[in-house]
Amino acid sequence: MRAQVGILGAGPAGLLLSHLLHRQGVSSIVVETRSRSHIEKRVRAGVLEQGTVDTLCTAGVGERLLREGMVHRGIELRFGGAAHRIAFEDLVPGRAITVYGQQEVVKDLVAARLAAGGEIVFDVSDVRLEAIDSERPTILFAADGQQARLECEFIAGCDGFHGISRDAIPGGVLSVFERHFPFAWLGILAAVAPSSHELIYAQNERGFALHSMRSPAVSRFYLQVEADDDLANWPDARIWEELRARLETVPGWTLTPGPILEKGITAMRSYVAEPMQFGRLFLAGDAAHIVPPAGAKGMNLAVADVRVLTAAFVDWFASGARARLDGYSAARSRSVWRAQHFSSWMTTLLHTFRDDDAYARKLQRSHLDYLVRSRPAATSFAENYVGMEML
Ligand code: RFL
Ligand code: PHB
Repeated sequence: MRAQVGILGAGPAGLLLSHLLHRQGVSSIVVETRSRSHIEKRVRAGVLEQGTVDTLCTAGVGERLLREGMVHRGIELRFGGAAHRIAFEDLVPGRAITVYGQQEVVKDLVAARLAAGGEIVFDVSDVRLEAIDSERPTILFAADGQQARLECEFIAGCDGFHGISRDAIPGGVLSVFERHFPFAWLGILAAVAPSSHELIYAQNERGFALHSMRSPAVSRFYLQVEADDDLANWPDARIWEELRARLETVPGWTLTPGPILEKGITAMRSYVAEPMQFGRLFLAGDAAHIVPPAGAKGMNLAVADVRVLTAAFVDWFASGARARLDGYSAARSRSVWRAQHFSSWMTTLLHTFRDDDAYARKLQRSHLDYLVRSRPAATSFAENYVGMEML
């Protein structure tokens, strides 16, 4: 098999890269370890920044997103028995977020690739990379019991945090920066209308809770749980009881429970590997960096990486110019670190740290108070949340 760009991973990063390259006349093949139905059902992110929406719409894959996505012009911070709205329309006029599930983005992109005759090889195993610093980098894998070779001019490692592409870079090249948080998120999807029109981020001494949504009939919730917690500890009744305890803290506000459709636990971690490239291998999305989800930045960063990487590949294939390819990682660094800082900051602001003393808890509350009482502080929060490009 041959393609100009071989892409590992059919997540948002790999699929979007393949789609954007196709629109610019560059051929690619996507290789994915999971099945099509698995990637289309995997429940993850839900918040799209305006830049992400614009990228998808301009690329011709925004039709259902514009129809079904829910535009939100604010979010609520809930703490100390009160609700505080961060009003984007007032603080960052003209900018908003769109709530639309990541698996819907994935479905739209898979459909667009297949309709255009694009090739996605699902269910592969034993993926290895060869000669990534030569002019003929190759992806080796097994599919349908057969060994396959995909020879390319470039490889894009879009295989997520647990993929193999980052590890294919020789030792000593990458610098790694990371932090683990001492808790996890239990996420659920429930067949019930949201109890709020906007997302609610709730700080509570029992732990953080988030009320999000997927549609007028489906709600999404997250609870801060122990880092090593087990789903077996969380029968449905306990989840609703805990969500109530953390969210029903404002007079007159009630949470409507419903059947739980899906549950999962996610570790909280920050991670950056730099540079995001070596030889003819380029990393994008979670393969290069992850953030704790409180800032809702992961998928948006993946999309922004891919936008920059596409332009770099297109330059090279059009004219042999390699300045943008050489400068890819440096071009992404500022935005990657802004998202790292915002995500860590929001995580620290909203979660309960068991080891915090009374003084630290007072500081946390003071910070939240400042955020909702100072216009400059709220504006800073809002511009980060809706997304800023740090070019
Ligand atoms: P993905 O989506 O992990 O896709 C990688 C793909 O690569 C495949 N793969 C391989 N393929 C070939 N060869 C191999 N050796 C391979 N190994 C793995 C995998 O099967 C997979 O299909 O990475 P990508 O494309 O970089 O996209 C990143 C996003 O998925 C991620 O950043 C977001 O989900 C993070 N995230 C959020 N981001 C947001 O922007 N807004 C949010 O509201 C938001 N909320 C969240 C989140 C992530 C969460 N979890 C579960 C981690 C909420 C949660 C709970
Ligand atoms: C989600 O809806 O899945 C979601 C929303 C906001 C976040 C993280 C996840 O910060």
